[in-house]
Amino acid sequence: LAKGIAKNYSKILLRNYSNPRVLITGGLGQLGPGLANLISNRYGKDNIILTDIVKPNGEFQKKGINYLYADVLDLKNLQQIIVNHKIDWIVHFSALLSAVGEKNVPLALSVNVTGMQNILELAKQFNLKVFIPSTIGAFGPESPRNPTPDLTIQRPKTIYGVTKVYAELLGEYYAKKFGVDFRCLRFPGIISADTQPGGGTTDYAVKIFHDALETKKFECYLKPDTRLPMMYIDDCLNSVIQFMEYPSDKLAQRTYNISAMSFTPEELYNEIRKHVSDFEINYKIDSRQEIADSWPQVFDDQNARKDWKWNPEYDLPNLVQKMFTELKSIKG
Ligand code: AKB
Repeated sequence: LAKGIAKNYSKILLRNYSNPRVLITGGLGQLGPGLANLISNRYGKDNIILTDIVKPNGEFQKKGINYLYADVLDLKNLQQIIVNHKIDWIVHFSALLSAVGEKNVPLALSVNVTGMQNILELAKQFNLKVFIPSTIGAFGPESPRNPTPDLTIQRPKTIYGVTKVYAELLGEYYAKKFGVDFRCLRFPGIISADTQPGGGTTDYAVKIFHDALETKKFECYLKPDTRLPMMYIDDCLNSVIQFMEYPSDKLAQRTYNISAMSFTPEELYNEIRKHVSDFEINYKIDSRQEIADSWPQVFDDQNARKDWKWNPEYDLPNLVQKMFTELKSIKG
């Protein structure tokens, strides 16, 4: 009997430490499907539960990833899912991004604040490891912009940024006060081929690729010299896994900047022109310019590189090459 118990116990330990069961919120956004794929390949298909409040499309359904409806504002439902599916980690992607948040502040407050508070409470209650992304948008015009270190003045001017600073601080508080294994990476603009960003200031850097292939014309809402930190999605998703797997006691801090490259619309356009020589760009500036002007231009991620060996693979030429390869295979 003792042998049996020991065997089962070691199985539980094994599951918790080498094959965590992971729940992703906001899972049908830009990052969720890719992370679910990665987790499914790494820890097994049964160990990933993707959740969101929208109906998945047929393309997604074909992948066979476990999907559930879950509203981050519905604590009881989340509790049920965590218990019934024996969840070990939560990756909390639900959030309204910078541009869309300005259009609906009450909704941004309830999703980004109440939803995030629910997730931290659940992490405390069920002893879960929890990942909540933050952003370059957690900084403001008073922050040093080139480079922006981990620890500096943060006075963001968007509701998105304000709620993300609160998420960083509340997560760190839960870590210190209650021992919650909270982890947070501040992401730059993420560029992906098979998923779309949902209402950010950096979205131009995704749409430009689609327009380069489809119409060969692109109207950019940011000025040509607006420099922002950016990253290819594979680097972003790998960063989440690498950071989440890193031993807790070896992390000197809970919130880290991560970056891969910084470029302006003009620099991106020039790189794209190497692939689409007759591509044209024109500029029609909108309210997102003011947001971009308050954000970091170059992100200092030396602590992530030093503490948990963060090392992105893609620079601007590799990113552009990869985006065209991916988009051509998707669009056929
Ligand atoms: C946005 O533009 O709002 C996001 C971000 C940088 O967090 N992509």
